[in-house]
Amino acid sequence: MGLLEGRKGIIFGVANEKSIAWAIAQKLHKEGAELAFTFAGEALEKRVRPLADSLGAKLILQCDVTKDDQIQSVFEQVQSSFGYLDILVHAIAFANKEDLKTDFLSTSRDGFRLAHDVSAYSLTALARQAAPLMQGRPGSILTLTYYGAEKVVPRYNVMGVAKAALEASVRYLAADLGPKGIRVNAISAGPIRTLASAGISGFMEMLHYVEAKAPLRRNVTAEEVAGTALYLASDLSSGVTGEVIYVDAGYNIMGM
Ligand code: NAD
Ligand code: 0WE
Repeated sequence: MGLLEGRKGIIFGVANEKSIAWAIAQKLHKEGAELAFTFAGEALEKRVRPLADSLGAKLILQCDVTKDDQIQSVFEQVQSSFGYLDILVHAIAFANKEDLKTDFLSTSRDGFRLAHDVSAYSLTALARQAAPLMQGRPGSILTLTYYGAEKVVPRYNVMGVAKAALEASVRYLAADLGPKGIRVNAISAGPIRTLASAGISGFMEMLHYVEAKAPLRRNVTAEEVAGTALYLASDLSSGVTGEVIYVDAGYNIMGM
């Protein structure tokens, strides 16, 4: 008997087979969850659909999280197809590439707004729609964050500020939704090679740096992040909400 037998979930943030969201989806599916998937835009549909199909997903929907009408339509379809929801995985982030190249000081108003809209506000927008469907169920909402939210990581810039807002949003949402039995948590993952990290200059050096400094002397995998996602999605973590859990080979505990 799987840990998530009879549970229904929705995964936001699969772009390809390297996506952290995809590792999480596979792990939740293996434990018996029935999953719905969303993709950000038409260009990604051809990547996401075969992956979602391979897990027998019936719902594969477009959702650009900056569009309220698309968010609403997704949850209407979840409502009519699933009837209820237990798990929401938010694995979405975006900033303009130019804003991840130089310094934070140069961030434009538009760049700041975009990064915060996609990477931070979207969690609240999705949680608000999901909450009524989680009513009376052991609801679990989880998101992905990064160490750059709390310490300066060169070139992470506006994404770090957006992740700080995301982590604070996790605490406020956990307080708002706790009385309904819905838990909200974040996983702070160490650097992992994905589409989102592919174009980042110096990313290889970062992986080597973590390997040299982290207590476990290695980097983490998306599968390890997925293990913690399974814990947070399941009743194993029933007493845990509002937390940021590190899956980073211990990197964050080091002072020097
Ligand atoms: P990824 O590129 O596979 O996933 C990012 C996803 O965000 C993509 O699926 C993309 O389509 C989606 N997205 C971007 N703009 C969107 C929009 N407007 N509407 C809907 N979706 C949108 O990369 P990933 O590394 O798997 O990233 C997933 C999450 O993990 C992100 O929140 C990222 O910040 C976080 N994270 C990544 C790392 C890492 O090193 N890869 C480390 C810590 C945290
Ligand atoms: O959250 C992230 C990356 C998020 C991201 C990536 C991109 C690349 C393509 C957001 N927006 C964009 N926009 C693009 O056009 N990570 C945790 C991975 C990451 O990104 C970094 C890192 C790490 C780690 C950027 C600079 C420094 C470190």
